[in-house]
Amino acid sequence: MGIIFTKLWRLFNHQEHKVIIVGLDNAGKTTILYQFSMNEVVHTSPTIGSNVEEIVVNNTHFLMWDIGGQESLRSSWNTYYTNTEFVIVVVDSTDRERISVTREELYRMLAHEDLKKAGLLVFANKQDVKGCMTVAEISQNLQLTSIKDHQWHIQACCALTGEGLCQGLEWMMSRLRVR
Ligand code: G3D
Ligand code: MG
Repeated sequence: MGIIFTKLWRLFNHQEHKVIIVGLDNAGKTTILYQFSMNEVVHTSPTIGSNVEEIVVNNTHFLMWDIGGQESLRSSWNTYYTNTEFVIVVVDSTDRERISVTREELYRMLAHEDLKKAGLLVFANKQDVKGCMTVAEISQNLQLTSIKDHQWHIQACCALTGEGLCQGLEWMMSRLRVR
């Protein structure tokens, strides 16, 4: 009962910030979510539906939804958009073939009414793999500099080791501070 009350209190006082983690299947979304929540690598299986975790950083609470990325599930991403403050887009930096699919999904999302005020954090994941796309390449492919109506940031990372993930969280915290 106490826990439920605390959660409701935070939600109504906007002390809990809703984050959705999206991206194509196999990008590393679930690995990132569990790195945030447990600081350990878990063996993931393709997400059907969604996973949700509460992440607390310096007293700031984030409720993070990891949404399945298979093609058949992408059309239901919009059911998660209401009250979302940050969208984390995870890119598999080794997947050159599907970066254009990510770009299409990204712009479809940014155009959605419910995400008008949301900040965008792009994780260029799997940077440990030799020959993968660099942050600059991904940024260019996603045409990030053309985004003028959302705050955005791109961060290189490796979800397996956790490298770069804290910097991404730091950026989200810095956006909350300037509000
Ligand atoms: P998804 O939730 O976006 O679908 P997952 O992706 O988190 O399930 O990860 C998909 C696969 O990518 C997993 O491999 C996972 O271990 C791997 N992966 C995630 N992040 C990284 C990374 O930074 N570097 C490398 N090299 N691999 C990563 P398996 O083999 O379990 O399918
Ligand atoms: Mg998953």
